[in-house]
Amino acid sequence: TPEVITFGETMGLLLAQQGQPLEHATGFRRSIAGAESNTAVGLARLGHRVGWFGRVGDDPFGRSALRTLRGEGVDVSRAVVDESLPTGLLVRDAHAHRPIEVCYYRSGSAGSALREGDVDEEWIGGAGLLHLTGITAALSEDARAATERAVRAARDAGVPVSLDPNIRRKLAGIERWVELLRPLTEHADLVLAGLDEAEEISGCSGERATAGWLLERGARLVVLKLGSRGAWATDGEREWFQRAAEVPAVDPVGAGDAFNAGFLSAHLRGIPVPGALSEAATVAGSVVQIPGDMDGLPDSRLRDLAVGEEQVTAR
Ligand code: KDG
Repeated sequence: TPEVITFGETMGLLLAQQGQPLEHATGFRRSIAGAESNTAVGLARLGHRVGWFGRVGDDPFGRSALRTLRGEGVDVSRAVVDESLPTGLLVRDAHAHRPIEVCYYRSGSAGSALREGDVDEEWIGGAGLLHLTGITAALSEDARAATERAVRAARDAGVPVSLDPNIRRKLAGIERWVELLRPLTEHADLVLAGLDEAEEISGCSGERATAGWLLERGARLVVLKLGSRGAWATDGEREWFQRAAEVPAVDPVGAGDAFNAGFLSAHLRGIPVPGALSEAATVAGSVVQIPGDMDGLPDSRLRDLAVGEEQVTAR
């Protein structure tokens, strides 16, 4: 059984040649995208047994997504190939210093048709951690119900749950996101969120107040990602800050998913929060140096060139 199980929509990715704005781009590289599978690949490269499930279409993008994940060592045995719906697509550009343009072609996709019956409760019950992101719940009513079932299966079996809200404004309005995410925060032992996202969900402002709200709802550890500033974490008693790695970034997409992989990997190995934050910063700092959501994810040899714990200051 996997140490970590995650689930959601994995799409085909068409990535414009580095620096070419989408509107004018003529060259594209084919890859895969999806926040949850990005984190799954990150964990697999770091040496963990990890499972991902979701629906893909019976088409070249779906087949290549499963083949890629399998090739990375991710257990996709519970993934469903949908005979009637297409695999979703994400088309985007990549720049270091300009906003990235993202186009989704995913409404009515196989991935959005994830449903309760796709959730193998026994498989989840045997895992060491269930990692979810808000994106899955935002895909459709069926996908939201599937998310709820997966969370319930984890809770019933005493499997800890980690949550990254991953708010994507193109998928739903902010009120809808808050409505979807609030119930999920009640079941998350570990929250890994952007500070702005956590502020939206909680209605609080600032790291301390926002984390306090999440801890009151049951989280045991809250990690707030501050983008290029780094990350801040608290368990209610202690607080930690980690600077981001100073690296030549070419494509920031996937940094949050990579951060999660680094943090969860360390957490699973019993490494205390400062060391886990440092590894998370290293893994995130690695992925942004290569175009693509997950191409720059490091393996465990590179992770060990960690940003350095001396940059962690307990306040
Ligand atoms: O974090 C990167 C993701 O945003 C990307 O891989 C695609 O999952 C995705 C989404 O829904 O935006």
